[in-house]
Amino acid sequence: MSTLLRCRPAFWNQCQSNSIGILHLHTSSNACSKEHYKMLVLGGGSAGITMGARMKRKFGAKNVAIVEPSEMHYYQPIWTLVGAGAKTLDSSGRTTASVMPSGVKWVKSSVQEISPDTNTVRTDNGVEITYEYLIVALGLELHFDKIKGLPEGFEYSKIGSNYSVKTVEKTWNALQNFKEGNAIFSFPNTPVKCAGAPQKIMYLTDAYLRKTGRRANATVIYNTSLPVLFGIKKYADTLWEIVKKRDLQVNLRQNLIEVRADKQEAVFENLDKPGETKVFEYEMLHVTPPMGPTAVLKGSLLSDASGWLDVDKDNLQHKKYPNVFGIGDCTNLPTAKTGAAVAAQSSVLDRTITKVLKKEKPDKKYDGYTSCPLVTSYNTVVLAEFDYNGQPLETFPIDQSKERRIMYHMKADVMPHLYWHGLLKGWWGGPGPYRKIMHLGMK
Ligand code: FAD
Ligand code: UQ1
Repeated sequence: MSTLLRCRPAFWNQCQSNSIGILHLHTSSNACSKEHYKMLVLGGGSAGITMGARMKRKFGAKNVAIVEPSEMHYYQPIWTLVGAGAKTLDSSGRTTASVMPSGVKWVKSSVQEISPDTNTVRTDNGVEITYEYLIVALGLELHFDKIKGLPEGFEYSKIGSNYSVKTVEKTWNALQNFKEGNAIFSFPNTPVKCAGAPQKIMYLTDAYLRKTGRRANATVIYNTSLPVLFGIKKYADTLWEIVKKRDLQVNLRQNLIEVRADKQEAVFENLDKPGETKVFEYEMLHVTPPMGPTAVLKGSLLSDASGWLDVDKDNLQHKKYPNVFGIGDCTNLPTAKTGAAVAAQSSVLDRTITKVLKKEKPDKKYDGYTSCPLVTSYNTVVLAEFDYNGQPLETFPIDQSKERRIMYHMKADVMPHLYWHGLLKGWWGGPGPYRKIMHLGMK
């Protein structure tokens, strides 16, 4: 049960300077107060809401709280299609209030500090929350500012990014207004979420320009920091065939370091020849920003040397603090960061917590399952699914490395329902059980 306690002295002055501050002391969780929950979840994105729903069933709603500052919750995977004009931005968002599991406490603020030695979390508006168990689901941060000329360059047209709610519609705007020249797509020199998304929008751009009779006026270029087009060979082979067939240029080890939006120029650094740069003029630029762990985790007692939450790769329990768990993009799990991975992780973490509550050893093992529906046109998808070892782990008993219409339908029309009504309600734990059924009788 949540308990409001007395303010700690450091917050006293702040409380007094607020004319109704003293009243707030005992009435609002958003003023200077202390609260306690049996299960505290940090972050109310895909992973946080999912685990909130699951933990409500385990602990009872009143014993669970989720800390999340945003009024809106977005289904980010659909932004690939929003940037290409195939879905609206409105369709991707719902209010956070509407996805919060009913009865679970929504602490509407940002986590500022986590002190796992005292089981305490401090928020930006001065609330101290203590917990018995903690799930960290803080996602990752976008760093447009690490590219010179951004984010201010987004004030110009011709440039967009499907990675942010603020910039995704700019991609569609640039695509519609394309006349003649280079359409350039970048991939940064950092871990990213949904590593296929930077090139999905290239395939959609190519398809849109063909459909509208402008493809002959365009040079389509994918400049990626990576040494490969896609990390898993089975799917990379298909993608290489597609880029050849559709005359898409791929330049490996090229990292976007500057955007001169007023001149429509993008500067890329050759990562194999430090200091060597090349300037590309563009008619359309899609930026995938550098990404990294959230500020609150970097340098904290919970993170590894790179700033990601340091969890056991099999059971998602923190390596040093046994009452702390992690899920999703904020973790150092050595697999691709996706919503599909969150789904599979959620069922493992649920089981791990059940075992920890019984003082037993966690037994269910996360295999690293992740998935990337590689949208290759307005009606085809290559459904990549793989594990920690980079081995394909396909749900359907067909060759998923082929472009398929049915998979596009799944991505565009089925997956959003599975997300809002399955994953976020804590019922969808990834396709593992269905994969086993669908492969019954097969080798
Ligand atoms: P998020 O959902 O990002 O949630 C993190 C939450 O933490 C946010 O709500 C944030 O407000 C909150 N937060 C951050 N800092 C604080 C703080 N200090 N205090 C409190 N709260 C905080 N995945 C797929 O499976 N398939 C796809 O096809 C796919 N396509 C994608 C396409 C695009 C363009 C993008 C952007 C993503 C795509 N993804 C896809 C990835 C997927 O959306 C993420 O992997 C997933 O949302 C991760 O969930 P998460 O909860 O870890 O992070
Ligand atoms: C998935 O479970 C999931 O989370 C709900 C996604 O994210 C939005 C996905 O993109 C995919 C592909 C899966 C995996 C589901 C199936 C049915 C293969």
